[in-house]
Amino acid sequence: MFIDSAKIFVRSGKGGDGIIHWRREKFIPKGGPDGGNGGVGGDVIIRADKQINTLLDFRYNKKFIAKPGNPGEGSNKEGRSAEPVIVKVPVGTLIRNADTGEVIADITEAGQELVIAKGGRGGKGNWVFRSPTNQAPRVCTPGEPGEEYHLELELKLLADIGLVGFPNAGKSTLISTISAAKPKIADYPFTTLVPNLGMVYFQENKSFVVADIPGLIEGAHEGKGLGIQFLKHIERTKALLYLIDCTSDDIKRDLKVLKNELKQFSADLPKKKSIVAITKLDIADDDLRKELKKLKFPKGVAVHFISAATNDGIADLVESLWKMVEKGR
Ligand SMILES: Nc1nc2c(ncn2[C@@H]2O[C@H](COP(=O)(O)OP(=O)(O)OP(=O)(O)O)[C@@H](O)[C@H]2O)c(=O)[nH]1
Ligand SMILES: [Mg+2]
Repeated sequence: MFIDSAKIFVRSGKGGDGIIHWRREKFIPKGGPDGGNGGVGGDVIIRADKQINTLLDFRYNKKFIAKPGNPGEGSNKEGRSAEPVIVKVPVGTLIRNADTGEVIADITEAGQELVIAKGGRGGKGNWVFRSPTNQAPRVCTPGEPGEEYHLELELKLLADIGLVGFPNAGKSTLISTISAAKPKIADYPFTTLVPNLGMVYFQENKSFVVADIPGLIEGAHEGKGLGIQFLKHIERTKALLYLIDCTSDDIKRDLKVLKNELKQFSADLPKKKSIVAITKLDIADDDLRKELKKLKFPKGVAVHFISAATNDGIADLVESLWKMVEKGR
């Protein structure tokens, strides 16, 4: 489970002021009061949008401020009300008042809406204050202020993609390259002992969570290495990314071995949609590069050659991963 969080500020619009105004018509020297009420300030509305899956976009956009209502006008015309400002959040977002910690809402359904900051009501124009005893009221009231809150948004995310590979294949290095996760990376097997999750930002509204888990070895299902228990952390991901070191003696065999270990944990696991990434391309010499080019994989297996050290092939891989995630959603 990965907790995504964001802090935002919302402020609704102030109501427009009521005005003092007098009717002016030809041949009527002293018109009565006709100052209109102010318009209503804009609300700030939270809306659950199923196109959005993370809170990442709130890194760039943190303030949601609605406009004020317009002041009243003559002829007892009400000022124009301001449009609401919509804050789109993913389904599953929990909203807290950042100052008090109080939970304000739990957004659980697509399309769900909540007025989080109500626009101020408009003030009253002098037309409203006319009465038999006061036919020329010089009174109006200002619009009500808007509301403002600091909010904390929280979203629990499941990993979309699980990284599978032998120890040292470069899983943790990759996740540290494509996300903000900072797992331990080292030149010895079984560096990773617990899963790490990282959020990968592809483009606006297009992000996904990757799970880096400990390395698998042949016989893991019989308890070799760290075993296969940690595979439960990728059981519910939508897809897998297999990572294989380009200097491996037999890349195709490695893939088979990995899939077989997954199968021992759960028959469905190796059937997940997947991409294969051949890693550390920067250390391949010309001969090895030629050999790699000749590698033939079964139809339907998408293969990427990458180097986390030089960033070669990383952008392409991220795009393919996103496409796979998008299809699975
Ligand atoms: N030259 C080069 N070295 C890499 C690259 N990616 C990873 N490495 C190195 O490979 C070693 C293992 O990397 P890790 O990312 O820790 O591998 P891992 O798959 O997470 O390993 P475990 O956690 O033990 O399963 C480290 O020394 C990395 O610096 C790469 O693209 N190029
Ligand atoms: Mg690791």
